[in-house]
Amino acid sequence: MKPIPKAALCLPFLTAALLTGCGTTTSTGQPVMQALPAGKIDTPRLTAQGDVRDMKMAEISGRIGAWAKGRIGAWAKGQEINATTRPDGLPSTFAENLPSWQSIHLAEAQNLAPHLGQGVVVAVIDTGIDPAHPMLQGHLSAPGSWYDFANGDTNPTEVPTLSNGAYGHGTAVASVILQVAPNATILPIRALDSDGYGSSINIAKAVTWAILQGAKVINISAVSNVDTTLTTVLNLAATKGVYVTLAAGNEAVDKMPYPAINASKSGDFGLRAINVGAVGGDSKMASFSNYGRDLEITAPGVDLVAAVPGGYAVASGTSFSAPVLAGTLALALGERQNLLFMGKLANQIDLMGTDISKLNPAYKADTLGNGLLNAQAFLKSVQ
Ligand SMILES: [Ca+2]
Ligand SMILES: [Ca+2]
Repeated sequence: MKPIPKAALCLPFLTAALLTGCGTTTSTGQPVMQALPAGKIDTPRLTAQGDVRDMKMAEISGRIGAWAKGRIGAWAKGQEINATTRPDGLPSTFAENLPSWQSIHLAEAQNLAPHLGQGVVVAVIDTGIDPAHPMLQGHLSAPGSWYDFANGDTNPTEVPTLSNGAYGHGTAVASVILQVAPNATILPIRALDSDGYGSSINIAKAVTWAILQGAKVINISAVSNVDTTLTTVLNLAATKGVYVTLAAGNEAVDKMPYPAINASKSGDFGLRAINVGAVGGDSKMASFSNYGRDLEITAPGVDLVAAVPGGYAVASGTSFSAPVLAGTLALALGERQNLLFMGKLANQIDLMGTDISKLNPAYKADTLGNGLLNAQAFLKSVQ
């Protein structure tokens, strides 16, 4: 394995206090993380390099595990959904997803944002992508900007392995962003393996990389125990003017996991970041979605048709709700914004949510955040 390039470790704004490996990178490029407190999340597992793998993609947690259980495996079962890029070259959406998109008034929002996210770089920090997928063709950043922190190379292509629990996750996330903001540019950064796990230090490196490559939005559909390095780097993203969308997790509990919890706190990161729970196309809370007083907003994340390597599949999880917000932010960032909302778009998108408490009587009203994303109302409010 190649060492992580010095550029990724020794950045002007990334001090040695953040990454102790700076300048003294080992041959694996993997600073060793401390062990996790026991019992908080899945048992930490060790990689061949010996680092603790304490980050996991959001939907492996708990009872959904959509990918692992094969619900998302449509392509694997030979039931590939026929879809491709539109004749105009823009990524297609799918009839199956229309109820979800209608629930957030996406078509009206896209009419208000005719650039459709043009020129806005959205970083997908995930399991990588399928760079040959027709839905992603022409919508990826220049290959020189890509990176794979999971394997320490410059190619973030998703890697099939024996377990394959999350193979396709990042491709699906990217395709959801493009269904919302078809002209946005996806910056693929691989930091999770195809089993959905990775070290939070690699996520932190990926965030730093995304900032350097000019990302305006960063999507992280993963959860972990608290990691102070990652917190510092996420706060740095906020001070650099980057928005961050975070999955609320799929444990069906009245609590936000880390790092989603930080998005609801006060301060610059809270203004710049938003955590996202999942609803179905009927605006009812997904049974797996986390909720609670620290949840900020919800977005469609049940049975969304999405691209996966070599085809298409149906994806469920808050992992796929967060990129709906990333795409919506890209729509706004592709247009002229009212200066009143400069730097506050994530906060504003939260404020413009639609109340869904009546549709979800089993949930206390104050546990559903500001309800469901209303992309139209948001776009209108910031112009
Ligand atoms: Ca690679
Ligand atoms: Ca927030």
